[in-house]
Amino acid sequence: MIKNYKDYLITELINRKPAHGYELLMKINHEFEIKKITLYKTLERLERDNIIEVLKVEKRRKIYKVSDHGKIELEQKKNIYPEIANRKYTKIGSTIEHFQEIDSTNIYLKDNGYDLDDGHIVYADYQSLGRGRLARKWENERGQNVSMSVLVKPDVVIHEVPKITQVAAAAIWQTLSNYNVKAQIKWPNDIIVNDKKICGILVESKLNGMKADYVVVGMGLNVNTEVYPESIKDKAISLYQVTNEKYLIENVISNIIDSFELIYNQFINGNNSYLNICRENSYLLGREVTVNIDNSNLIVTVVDISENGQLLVDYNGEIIPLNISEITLENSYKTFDKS
Ligand code: BT5
Repeated sequence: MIKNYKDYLITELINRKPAHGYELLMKINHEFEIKKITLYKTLERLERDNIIEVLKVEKRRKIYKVSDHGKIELEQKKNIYPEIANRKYTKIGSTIEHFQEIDSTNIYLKDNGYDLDDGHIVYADYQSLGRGRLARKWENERGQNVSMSVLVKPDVVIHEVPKITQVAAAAIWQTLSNYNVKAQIKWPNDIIVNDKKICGILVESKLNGMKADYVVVGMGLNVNTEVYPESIKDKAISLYQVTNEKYLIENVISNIIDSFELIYNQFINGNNSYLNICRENSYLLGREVTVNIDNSNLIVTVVDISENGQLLVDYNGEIIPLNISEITLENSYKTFDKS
């Protein structure tokens, strides 16, 4: 059954006679609850993208039919990504692109963010230039892992952008939890299982004055990998290595989208459920760590994560908020054993 209301709309138009917006709204509302304005905006977008076209205008109402391009798109989506095409329609993942190979899904969305819709997702079987923070390399074995980025256009100011890293971390934590894997979140952007990194998150934004025009949320999750490059072999782990099961990458992506959508939408609506997840499952809270601030190494104790997504640390009784750009955690996988 098609659950995605955009695809439902297209199949309605393919299977039945051309229809105008109000008729479609009546039909769709038997299956989905959507607002009139949402439907009309979707129709406009489908028309702009040449998925549907106006057959004629009757009594100032546009009668739509599916274009040939639209028919091909729906067929391709059903054949190639059944799991993804069948998702219930919402903004996150309402448009999805897949590349067999790309330089980096983050670079792609950063370059094209203005032209793509809020919620657009890109994933790739292989990234030739997968990146971490500070131009570090992100390793990815071809076809074995999730390498995906989500484009979001929230109404946030600069200092709120780090919150979105925490939203994504909470979403990955939730996804792993749905696979019965108990993960921990190592602020700001690592997801850890059994003291090893299973996932890294890279959030980048296009700033315009004090505001972000858009934000790119990159997520790399090790899924089926068994062997890693020398540089990370002692600190990386995959879902397979935890559960002893292999997974269909598209299924995992679909689950990440579901969790991300839920937690992100809560965040947008002022519900900070992500913060509770990050605090309750923090790898760092209560631990003594070494941080590098302005080229000096300081030993501090992690006390909390702030509402703005900063790490709050205690340095000789003074609480200091740390931003992602200000610190590197030294020997993070070993130093923390002190606690
Ligand atoms: C990160 O940076 O952890 C962010 C990684 C984000 C990757 C996604 S994939 C989709 C999207 N497109 C991109 O180009 N990037 C995003 P950072 O905290 O700087 O950690 C990087 C470090 O993690 C490296 O220096 C390695 O030590 C380690 N590392 C690299 N590949 C890894 C892997 N597959 N598993 C575990 N650790 C890895």
